[in-house]
Amino acid sequence: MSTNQLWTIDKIKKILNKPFFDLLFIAQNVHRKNFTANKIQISTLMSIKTGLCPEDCKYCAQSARNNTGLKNQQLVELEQVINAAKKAKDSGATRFCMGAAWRNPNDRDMPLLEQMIKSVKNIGLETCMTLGMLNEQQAYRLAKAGLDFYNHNLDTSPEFYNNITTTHSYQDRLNSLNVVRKANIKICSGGILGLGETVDDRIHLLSQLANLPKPPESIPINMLVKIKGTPLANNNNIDPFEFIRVVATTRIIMPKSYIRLAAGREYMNEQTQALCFIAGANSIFYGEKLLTTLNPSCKKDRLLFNKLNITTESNIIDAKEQQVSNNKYYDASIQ
Ligand code: SAM
Ligand code: DTB
Ligand code: SF4
Repeated sequence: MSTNQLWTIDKIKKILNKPFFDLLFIAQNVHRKNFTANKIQISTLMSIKTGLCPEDCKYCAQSARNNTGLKNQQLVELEQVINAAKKAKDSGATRFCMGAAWRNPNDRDMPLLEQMIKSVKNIGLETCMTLGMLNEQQAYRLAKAGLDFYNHNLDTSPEFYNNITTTHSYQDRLNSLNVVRKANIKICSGGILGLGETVDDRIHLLSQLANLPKPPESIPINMLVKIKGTPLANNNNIDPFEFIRVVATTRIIMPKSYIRLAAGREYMNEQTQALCFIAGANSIFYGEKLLTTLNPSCKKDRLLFNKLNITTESNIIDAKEQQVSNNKYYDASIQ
């Protein structure tokens, strides 16, 4: 972390606690200065190795310690990744994120992971992987294969982290982010809200992210998906306005980062999602599934984009919508 903290806890707290409309107004202004208004980036996720993770993250369906009835799957074959990436590209995604339920990748898997990166890039998509902790050599190998982003979330504050995960430390997470940065791979790192953390924990998480030597290029903000069989299955729901406040504060203190409205959209109504976009979120996961849980259907998301006049970076979705409205017009004209 930089010694000269640009974003002190106090400064962040003052922003987060502003009157709600002032907060949104400032965040939307910052957003418009740094990004094209009404445009979002879409990423598609694929689980390339599912379940039986040795780590004990209390929210996660894939930890071997949690009895979630999940169907486990070994590292998938290259062809499955290529097929899923082609489908994602056709549906309008510009980034393909591959996730593995590992503490860290094993060196024997590196050649296949490198092939996956090269193949997905060949299809014309940005690549992202999330494979757990990385050492320097692994980060350099992934970078050399062409990996654009590495996702490794800090998830919550350093103070609360040990209540959520005990098999690795906050410092381990920071070390991996450091090797990713050194290998010149862009960082995707954010957190989860709804773990039982306090508002101060959220502020401390944001301060960690904003005070990294360079803020993450991409910041996923997940809302806890409560999974039966995990210790957090009965947590209280987070108030949508509190969630939106965190999105807006993230936008203000990290003006140039993409902010992804990540897990939990399936449980948010359209109005909450729209307020998150006003607050500065400009990226989502698109596709019926996240890693093991459901995401809104593509049809539902397309309808929402249409209602909000949102366009996407690839424009493929927008072209599809155009086609739908042309068809509607045609249908109407022949009646
Ligand atoms: N094993 C790797 C790791 O821990 O970095 C990669 C996969 S892990 C599933 C990626 C991220 O997904 C976690 O850091 C967490 O932020 C998010 N996540 C996992 N389960 C979640 C849940 N039930 N609700 C919300 N977010 C979740
Ligand atoms: C991130 O921040 N969220 C994604 C991605 N990075 C890998 C994962 C969400 C997982 C939600 C629970 C599940 O589907 O298992
Ligand atoms: Fe889940 Fe990743 Fe934790 Fe493993 S390390 S339990 S996959 S969040």
